[in-house]
Amino acid sequence: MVRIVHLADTHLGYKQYNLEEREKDIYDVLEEIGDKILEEHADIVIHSGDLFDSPRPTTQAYYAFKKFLKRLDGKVEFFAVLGDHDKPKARGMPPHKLFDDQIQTLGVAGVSENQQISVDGKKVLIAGISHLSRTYRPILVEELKKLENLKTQADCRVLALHEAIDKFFPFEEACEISLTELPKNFRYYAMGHLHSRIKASYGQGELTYPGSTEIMRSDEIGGWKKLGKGFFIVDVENEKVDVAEVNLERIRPQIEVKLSYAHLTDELEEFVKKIGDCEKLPVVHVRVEGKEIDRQGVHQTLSDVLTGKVLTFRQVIVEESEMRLPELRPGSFHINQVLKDYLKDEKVAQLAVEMLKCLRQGDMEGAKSVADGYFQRLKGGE
Ligand SMILES: [Mn+2]
Repeated sequence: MVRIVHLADTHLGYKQYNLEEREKDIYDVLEEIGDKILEEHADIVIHSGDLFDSPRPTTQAYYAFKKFLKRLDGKVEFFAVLGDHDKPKARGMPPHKLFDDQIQTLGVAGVSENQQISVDGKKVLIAGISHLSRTYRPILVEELKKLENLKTQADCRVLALHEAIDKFFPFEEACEISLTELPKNFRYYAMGHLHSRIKASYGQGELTYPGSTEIMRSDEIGGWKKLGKGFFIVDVENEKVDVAEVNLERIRPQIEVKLSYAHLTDELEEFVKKIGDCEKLPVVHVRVEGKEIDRQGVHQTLSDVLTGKVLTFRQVIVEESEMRLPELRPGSFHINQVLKDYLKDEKVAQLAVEMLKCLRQGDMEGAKSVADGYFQRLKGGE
């Protein structure tokens, strides 16, 4: 049996809300991961990208990873691919290079690489390509094809990638590959990049995104509450691939709460009672709804009641008169439909979609010309 720990998107060095504590949270969770890897007696660890939050990590981030590797003490074979966050621009040296005596980083130069290792008498092939952006899509597709045709004697093939796959991501134009472009003859597809947990069967094996190891953005709260966060432990035995979640307990809780402006103080007191005792004070996201809201007053009230009971709070004020925003649930919406629902006009929605396509890639000129075209047509009375 081959036992693999698969993790991704640890984003070492990330400092949510620019808070010292939030940076430490990320390192704290890494320590917990280290403990759990040892408990699980894994043979192989695969990190599928965005190990660091930046291609030029701070000393603190380097130090946290150094400590983590020291804890593993060479007990596992460690493989990684680079993510969009930790891949240097142009041909710079990736931060992983500092640890190249302990980890193997695959496919840094835009071509796939693979390593065959022997575990428990089985030959395991680990292949990987570091992140390639959409600009290099043809190369990525080509490399994936090569992997499909790779001649190997391996008993078990594993592929590590850091890309968004269309099937699991609602922003079609931000995806690098579609599911069917992946080779089908691998047993395990160790993906990174999407921060929510995803498990699916594909080809001759299982495909997963373990997701981020801490809550990096508020849109990850729902997924964390429902499924937890952490990494996967994967057992490969002959024809069987078994994927199990390992949940992390040291993640700082984040809570979303909706309060009405009319009963702000009462509802807030009620909420505070429910926070309960957490080892780490939570991050709280407050949404206040009502009429003619005094923003500063709300901030003062929240601050008076919440200080000392939460690490930090973020407030969103919603006036009743404001257009109601469509509710977004990760994984279940399509951006074109959302814009159509919101803007309630097919032609304007189309304009928004086209502009979004350009703006996502930083193409300001393209967006301008799309807008110009729209107004030309409008003037022409089309
Ligand atoms: Mn990423």
